[in-house]
Amino acid sequence: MITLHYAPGACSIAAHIVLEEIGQPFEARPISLRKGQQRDPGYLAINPRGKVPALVTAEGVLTENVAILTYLAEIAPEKGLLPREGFARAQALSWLGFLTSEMHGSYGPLFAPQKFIDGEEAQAALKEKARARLAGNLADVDARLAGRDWALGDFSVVDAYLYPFFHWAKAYMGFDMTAYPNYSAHHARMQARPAVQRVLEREAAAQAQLEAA
Ligand SMILES: N[C@@H](CCC(=O)N[C@@H](CS)C(=O)NCC(=O)O)C(=O)O
Repeated sequence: MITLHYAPGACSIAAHIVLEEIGQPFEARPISLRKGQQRDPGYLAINPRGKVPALVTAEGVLTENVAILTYLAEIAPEKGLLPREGFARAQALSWLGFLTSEMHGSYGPLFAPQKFIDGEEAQAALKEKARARLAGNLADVDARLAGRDWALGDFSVVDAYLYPFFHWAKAYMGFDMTAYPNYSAHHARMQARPAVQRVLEREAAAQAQLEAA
């Protein structure tokens, strides 16, 4: 059986959502990033990079959201979660590449400026720049979602990957998301999906357990 190693609320929620969407049995194993469990020897034995998500499959361990999301779409072709060939496939990869590099990358200096530069003043200046970069990326997504329910037309792994970045901007960075009406409507559509609701419930329960431990 597939095992997803994840952290509640982290980017790993995209893979978690897709696992629920494809409906195959899996085990979800949470760790607390706040408590640094990604650096525990047991976890590093699974992913030496000390990051979530990590997907343990019968064929080996997969890391990196783009690879994991692609793999999950491939093992459930009947769900049509990723175009199989040609320009449509390339467009999907374009979205995934943008999300993993530009969009996810926008958050690094906001969550952990100390990893980029020393000194309070320099970190504050870096965060200001990073907020502007994030705002640009949110606007980019918003424009690309105009007139469509889902990023590629039909629901796909791209939509699952769009999910955490909206949540982080709103919940952790205090962005006014009404400035991004198409992305907001997309997020509301995501929240309405039963698979997403199951994941949110599971992650909330895991978060409470991890904090209490
Ligand atoms: N490029 C990786 C990034 C994964 C990543 O940065 N995950 C974060 C959570 S969203 C993490 O595990 N951070 C823990 C740390 O850096 O200590 C991917 O897309 O899978």
